[in-house]
Amino acid sequence: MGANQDRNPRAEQTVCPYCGVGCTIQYAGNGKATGTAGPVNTKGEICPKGGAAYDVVEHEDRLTEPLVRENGRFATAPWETALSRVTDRLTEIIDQHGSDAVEFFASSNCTNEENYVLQKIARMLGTNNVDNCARLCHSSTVAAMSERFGAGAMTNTLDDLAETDCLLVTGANPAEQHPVIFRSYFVPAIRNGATLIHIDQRETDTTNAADIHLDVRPGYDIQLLNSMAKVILDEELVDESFVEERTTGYADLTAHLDDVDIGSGADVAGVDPETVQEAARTYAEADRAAIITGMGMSQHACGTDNVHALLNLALLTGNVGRPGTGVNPLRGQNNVQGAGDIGALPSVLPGYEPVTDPDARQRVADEWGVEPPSEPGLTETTATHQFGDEIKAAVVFGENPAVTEPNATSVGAGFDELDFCVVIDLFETATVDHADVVLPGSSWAEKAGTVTNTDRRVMRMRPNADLPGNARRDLDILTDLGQRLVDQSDAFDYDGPEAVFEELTRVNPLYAGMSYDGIGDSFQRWPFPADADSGTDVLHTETFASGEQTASLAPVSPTPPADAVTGEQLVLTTGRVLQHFNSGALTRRSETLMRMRGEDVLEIHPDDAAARGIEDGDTVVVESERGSVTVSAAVTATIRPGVVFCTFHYLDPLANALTGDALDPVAEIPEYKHSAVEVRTPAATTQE
Ligand SMILES: Nc1nc2c(c(=O)[nH]1)N[C@H]1C(S)=C(S)[C@@H](COP(=O)(O)OP(=O)(O)OC[C@H]3O[C@@H](n4cnc5c(=O)[nH]c(N)nc54)[C@H](O)[C@@H]3O)O[C@H]1N2
Ligand SMILES: Nc1nc2c(c(=O)[nH]1)N[C@H]1C(S)=C(S)[C@@H](COP(=O)(O)OP(=O)(O)OC[C@H]3O[C@@H](n4cnc5c(=O)[nH]c(N)nc54)[C@H](O)[C@@H]3O)O[C@H]1N2
Ligand code: SF4
Ligand SMILES: [Mo]
Repeated sequence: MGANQDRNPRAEQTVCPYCGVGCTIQYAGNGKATGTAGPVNTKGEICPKGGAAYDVVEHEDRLTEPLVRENGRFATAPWETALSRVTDRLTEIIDQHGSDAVEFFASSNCTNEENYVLQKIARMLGTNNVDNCARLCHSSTVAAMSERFGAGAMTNTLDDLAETDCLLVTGANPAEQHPVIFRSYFVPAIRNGATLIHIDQRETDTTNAADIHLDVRPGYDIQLLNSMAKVILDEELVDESFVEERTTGYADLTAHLDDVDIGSGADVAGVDPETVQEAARTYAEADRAAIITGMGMSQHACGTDNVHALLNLALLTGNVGRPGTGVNPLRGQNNVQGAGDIGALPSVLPGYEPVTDPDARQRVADEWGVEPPSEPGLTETTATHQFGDEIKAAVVFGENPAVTEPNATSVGAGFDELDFCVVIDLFETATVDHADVVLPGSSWAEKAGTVTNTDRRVMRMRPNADLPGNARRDLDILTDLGQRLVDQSDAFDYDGPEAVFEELTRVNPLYAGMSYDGIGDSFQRWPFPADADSGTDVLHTETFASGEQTASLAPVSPTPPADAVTGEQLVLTTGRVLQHFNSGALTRRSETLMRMRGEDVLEIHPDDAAARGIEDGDTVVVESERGSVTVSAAVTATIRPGVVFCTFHYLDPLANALTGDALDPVAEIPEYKHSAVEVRTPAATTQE
């Protein structure tokens, strides 16, 4: 039996498997998906990825049988054989090295119920080594916002952001990465007179809608943001009553900013000081000004500090706790928000309660019968650095770290140092190449459960097709593994996803009171007070989520990027395009999307291209200390001179062969947005 057997496709409202916008889609007949009116896409709007979502469901490459490696090669195996192999090997490794020798990779592409069960397995086995690719994404944003506000999520909702007077979008390209938010919420706000300030060293589709563009040097946002804060002080644009009532640390911040010179700050950041002044005035003078922040801020070794500098602007101007304001990280995958909410993170339990808090551990123990460990576990980035050393085994669920972690060559070699690796996926990904056992899971169209979108809305997924071949539902695979691995096996004896959700609403205070019936075809938003129908819209209104009335202002000093640029080197920054998604595991398999956009290219400025004898479409070699890739050049004046940009959606070139090991010291997020590289034609390489 293959993936193309009759799968009984049917139209049931569910959530798009791609980005964190959370559009409602369903099967539309003819092997296609379509948008249908939902909580976010109220008119059924979708982007090309949502329309192509069904292309992967019946794809001939779908994994339909478990695979077990024998003498170096994969052979198909019955489920019993494959699951026993996983249980036996993990048990042996835990007996020999302890449960902290295993790292669990949870999935931001999978449901709350699935991720809840995975982190429960890890913790009941005695380790907090569970993480998800929020680590690679907004972990720095969450770290800064949690410290200052007490919650790391979007402060506001899409609906109230559509009423804003000013959007300050930095390090994000929502026109391509969150297309339905951009078109259905931001563009209408702009049409109604809101000003868009865009901070990005590229001119993207987002910039095309902007009034003010600051093409900051990658890695120098702190100098720019401190200069903006200085303008706000110098020009007396501070919201004094807000600062008085809702903040602490004003004197420290002003003393710190005394040393900031707007001209030299702008100079180091590579932007025009007058445009900095204009941007600061526009943001501070707006009645309601909202910050939208993305990977250009978060994915640096100074990512947490970047966001601290950004939070100062919102606090100085009183743009927190009201509709149309706030600080809003646009979240990545369809359930990256939920994967964190339900505790698939090494230092917090469900509901972001620290593992170090005895009361929180006791609450979990009351439900599970076993207390989770009190020491924070390893992040997935640190774990990959310890593969073969402290970490002997990996359980990888719906993530493709061999492609998406930085310094991919070294990560690939690390995987081969493991004693055991099991992957649960839909396709034979590059990570599967390193696995000992592969378990075929369920795609978006074959699962029920809930996901939490970028503006904290919990929504339901419903099956649109039967499973292919002998693939199993992800939740069934995980509960089966839990039953086999953990002594208290009835801890994983659930009667379907709704029973898991009921348990997690008891363990996660943010979701307390939610239910499948209550969500229905609509949503419930966290935090979910008992007296509300749909949850809390704007956070931090009277008090911050920390419970305090005030949040601190924070003096932030710049630190130089870890990968210093010397001589003729250029700065490589990496990111995304509209038609492809992350490692490309799904989108590369859609003929429609491949026809729209067929390869990764390197954007390079005409001056940098001319200096290297490169013409548009030429094949070029890009080399960093870690490795070298060959890619075709797109010569374009839309990128800042001195900077090149490459997407990471393809295996060839493997963009992460170039990126480095530097991590933000607080959040352990990689520096994907600043690598020192040489760029040359292959001929120039041969001559050397
Ligand atoms: N089409 C599509 N949509 C997606 C995804 C996808 O792969 N494809 N992935 C999803 C995921 S997981 C995520 S996390 C989001 C990410 O969504 P975004 O944050 O929008 O994604 P990126 O393209 O990584 O980075 C955004 C911008 O940051 C800029 N940038 C780079 N370095 C700097 C810097 O130092 N400072 C500033 N100010 N800007 C900088 C880049 O030029 C780029 O335009 O998208 C989600 N949506
Ligand atoms: N150079 C560079 N690297 C980056 C980034 C960057 O900007 N630049 N961005 C980083 C960011 S923000 C992120 S979030 C990560 C993303 O990193 P990953 O999460 O590793 O990337 P994805 O391609 O989303 O991987 C999802 C995997 O899950 C599988 N999958 C999808 N749906 C399901 C399902 O329902 N069930 C199961 N079992 N499997 C499923 C897919 O086949 C795929 O193998 O990449 C990071 N890497
Ligand atoms: S905007 Fe995001 S959630 Fe909506 S259809 Fe596109 S990829 Fe899917
Ligand atoms: Mo992400």
